[in-house]
Parts: sequence; structure tokens; C-alpha cells
Amino acid sequence: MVARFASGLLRGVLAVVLVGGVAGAGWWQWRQQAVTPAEFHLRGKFGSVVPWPIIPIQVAVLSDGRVLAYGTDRQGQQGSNEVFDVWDPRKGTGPDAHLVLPNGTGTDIFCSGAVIIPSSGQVLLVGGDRTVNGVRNWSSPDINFYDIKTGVIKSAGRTMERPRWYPTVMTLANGEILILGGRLDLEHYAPIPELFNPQTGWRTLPGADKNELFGSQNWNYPRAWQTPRGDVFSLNRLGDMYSVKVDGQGGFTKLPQKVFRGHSYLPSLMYAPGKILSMRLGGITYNIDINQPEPVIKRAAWSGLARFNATATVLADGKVYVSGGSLRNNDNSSGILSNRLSEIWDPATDKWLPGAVAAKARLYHSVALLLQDGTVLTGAGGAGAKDADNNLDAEIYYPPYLFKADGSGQFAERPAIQAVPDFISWDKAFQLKASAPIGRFTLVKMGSATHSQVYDQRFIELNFKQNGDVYEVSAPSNPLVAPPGYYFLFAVDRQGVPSVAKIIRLDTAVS
Ligand SMILES: [Cu+2]
Repeated sequence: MVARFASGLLRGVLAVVLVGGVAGAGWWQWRQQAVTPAEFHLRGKFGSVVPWPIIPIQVAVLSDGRVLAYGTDRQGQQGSNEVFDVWDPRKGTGPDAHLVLPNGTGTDIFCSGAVIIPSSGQVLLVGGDRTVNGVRNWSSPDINFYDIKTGVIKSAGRTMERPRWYPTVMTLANGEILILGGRLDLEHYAPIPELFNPQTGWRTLPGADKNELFGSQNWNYPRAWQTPRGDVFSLNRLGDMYSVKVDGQGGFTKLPQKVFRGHSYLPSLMYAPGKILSMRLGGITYNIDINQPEPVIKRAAWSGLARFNATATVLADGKVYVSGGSLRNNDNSSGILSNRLSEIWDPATDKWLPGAVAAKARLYHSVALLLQDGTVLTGAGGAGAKDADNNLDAEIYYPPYLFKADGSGQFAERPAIQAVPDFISWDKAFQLKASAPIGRFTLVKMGSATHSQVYDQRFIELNFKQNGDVYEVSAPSNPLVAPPGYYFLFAVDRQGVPSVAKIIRLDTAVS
């Protein structure tokens, strides 16, 4: 009797496993299938694959809405000492929309750091790749500036204190640019942080010059954010957390909190003021709140598709879009491991929903970046990737909010911002007009993306009052919440459809 019961139980378990397995295969197939128009308003849609003049390993939205890209030569080979690309999304995606320009600096900016300087709109490019005796992948101490008015990259005429390959660059509340980490050569790192102040020049933070902080465990594009209290919060791949002091000589404190192990090529982003979503190994995901000195850590919903080399992008409505990558690091050898499916995380419900399915797997050296029209540029992958394709191309992702909710698959009519200042200051209200009743105003800091991270990306919901067709909108309260620089301002209508953004500069008012 017991034996019969046991064998029945075994058969039952076997049946569940078999049915589950078949259902699982179906689930995978479904996940890789193209999205039908009836689902565009739920999962969004990818445009077709469009050629790019280079592999856009690093992309940044400029203060005029164009997109700077660099990484390879025109053949897709490592080496951005030759050319870079400036794309104007308003001209479409054909060859006429691109300006391929020479890089005359002699610096190979492959795997460098880049960020827009808030006060000038220039792009600061730090470090990069150096070839020594015919061998690539040594690091460069070079500093260069891209000037959007002249279209020229020029040397700063000096070098950094340390050469850096894979450094992070980020804007602080006081308008200084913080440079973290990077590698010196194959065995040594550059833990000492450097700061660029556009008025007073360069300095270092010797008090934060520690290997444990931005060295061997955290040299590869370190994850760090300006906190609402003035320090910088850093989270390394082991799951350790630090408070970094960035005034004076600098300093740091290791925090007692810890999260599960991550990886340099798993995304973490600040999706709301002081709130970080961090994807760790195995799809384990955390919500880390740094609005108080000791971070409050909660597990977020498990992402079944946490992928190495994916990029997380905060959308115009504050949801988080994750695209690209593969389940095994940089391995495109199996259909199941290549994740062309993208995902959307909703902070309001803590749920992951399936997004659209891309035409191409985009692994190491892929990027994603929010554009002025609320779409997401997803592109690249390659040039140094072992088992992955070299993608001299991109796919534009159209998020669900751009479609009519009736399942017709048609684009919704979008509200428009009609009049708005191009400069705002903290804690002051500004007025604007819009073409349709508006339900939300959102600010997204225009980022610079490479290697699974987007420097400076932030999302801030703005309070407002309505008076007829005039809206009085409150700017963010202070630069610790919203560091100075260029932001997309979106007006979102009452159906949730965002306008094309106005690019607005947030800084101290010039008296
Ligand atoms: Cu790289």
C-alpha cells in the first residue's frame, strides 16, 4: 500500500515535472516571439534594425538632443582614435541623420568615461585605451572635451593624476564632475578619485584612495550616486556599500549593510530620488533607499531575465526598462541564453512585465539610452565580445506609453509642451503651457551610457498647479536631489502619454 502510494506520488511528481517542462519550453518560445500590434500598448515595440556608422559602445544625449556615439572604427573594430558619430534623431535613422567626424586628439576613447558638463554643455571624456608596443588595452590618462558648437574633440592640455580605463564619471550637486575607478594596466587599478571643477580645475581625494573602495573589487565603471545628504553612495559588485566624502581631502565609511553579490555588467540605477534598483546575480533584485544615512534595503520582485550586459533605462513615466544582455556572461551560443526579450519594472507595483522582443541579441558593449521623444535607443554590442555578434546597428524601442490603449497598435496622440523656459533653478516655480490636459510632469536627467550603466540618469516627479492651460510647475527642491545639468522635461497627459521632452537646464540662477 505504502509502495503503491509512493509510486503514485512519484508518477504525480514526474507528470508535474514533464508538464511543467513542456509549459516551460512554451513559455520560452512565447517570450522570444515578436509582439503583435494588439500588445504594443502593454509591451511596446521595436523599430527595425538600422545601420550605425560605428558600433555605438558609448552614447550620450547632447544638450541639443543629438546623440554622441563612439567606440569603434567604421568596420566595427576597436579603436575610436579615428572617428566618432553624432546622430540627429529628428532627421530619422538614415545616413543623412549621422555626422561621422574625425577624432584628431590621438586618444583612443574606447572604454573611456564621458559626461555632459552642466555649465557648458561640453562633453568631458576621461581616459580610454592606449596601445603600448603594439599591444592594446593599456589605459590612458588623457582628458578631452567635445564641443557641440564646433563638432571637435580637443585635448584639455593636461592629463589626469592616473591613467584610467573603464572609469565612472558623474555630476555632483555642486556642479563638479567626479571621476572614479578604472584600471591602470592589466594588474593595477586607479582607486584615487579625481574631481573636475569647471571654474577651478582638477583635484584628487587622497582620503578616499583605497583599494577596497574603487580598486580591485570596484574598478570597472564603479556604481555610485550623489546622495540627498551630500556624500556619494557606492555599491560594489560584492554587495558592499560605502559612504564617500567628496569635500576637502575626501574620505569614506563602510556601511554595515550588504546585498547579494552582483557583477560589473549587471545594471543598477537610481529610478527615483534616493532609490536604487540593483540587479544582482541570479535575477535577485533589490530596492535600496539611500534617503537616510543607513540604506534601507528591500528585496524587489525577482527578474527572471537578469542578464549580464543588459542596460536599465528609466522611462519618461518612471518605469524601468531593461534591454539587452544574456543569461551567461557574453554568451550568445544558445537560443534560450540569448535574451532578445526586454522587460519593464513598475516601481508602483514592484512587478516585472515582458517588453518587446528585439531582432538582435546585444551583449558586451551594448547600450540603451532614453531619447528626447521618449523612445529608447538600444544598440551596439561587439568589439571585444568573445561569442557575440559585432552589431554596427541599433533598434529604437517605442515604450507602451506611446500607443493607444485600445489594442489597435496605433500611436496615441501626444500632448505638446508649448512654452517653457530653457533654464530653471531649484526650489522655484516655472510656468508652461501645454496642448492637452496634463496629469504629470517628469524630469529625466539626460544620461551617458556604456557597459551596463548610465551615468547621471535620474528621474524626478514634479509637483504642479493648473490654472486653465497654464501650469505652474515646481522645480526640484535642491541639487542633492537633482544635480545641475540638462534634463528632459516631459508633460504626461491624463491617459499616460508623454510629450516629446523639452530640454531644460537646471542650475543656479545667474543674477
Ligand atoms: Cu569595454
